[in-house]
Amino acid sequence: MPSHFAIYTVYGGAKVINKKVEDILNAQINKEFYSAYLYLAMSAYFDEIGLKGFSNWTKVQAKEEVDHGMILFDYIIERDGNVDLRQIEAPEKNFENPSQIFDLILEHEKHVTDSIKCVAELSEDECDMATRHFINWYISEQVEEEATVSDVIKMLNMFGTENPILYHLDKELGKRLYKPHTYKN
Ligand code: OFO
Repeated sequence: MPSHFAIYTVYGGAKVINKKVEDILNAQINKEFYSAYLYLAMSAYFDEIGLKGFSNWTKVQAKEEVDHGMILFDYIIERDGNVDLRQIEAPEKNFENPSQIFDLILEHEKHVTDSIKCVAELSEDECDMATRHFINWYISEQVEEEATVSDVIKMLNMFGTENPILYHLDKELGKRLYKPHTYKN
């Protein structure tokens, strides 16, 4: 096959993905990688104050956030779109205590849920049903994330944040294992 034909096939064909949808998916990649940064900053803080289990929990979450970003990355490529990696903002790093951090996590995840809803809405408006279907995975993932974080907040509120309580909670959170997230899961 002549090389110019191969080049036309790759670059000259019509894009499968709608430009507006491509843009919002690229913005979402950035948000997922920002989330990973935020959880890593929290993990480092927990490690500094000696809460290894809390540090493990947030580090595992950071890895899952990278997976979320990569699933979007692969999806854009699969739809013959352009991946546009943007600057990642520095995360918050002035943390006060575990309760304040988990409140912050819940607030952050609610923002992410809102931004996923915007992806769903836009893909529907643009009649991109493939993306509308694809993003359902993220909608379910956000429900699970908010519920998990709320459970930790409830425990902190119910049992308090005295050292013996934190010691036990730290042991629990230390059990969280990383399981790679893939879209087909
Ligand atoms: Fe990617 O779910 Fe949290 O941010």
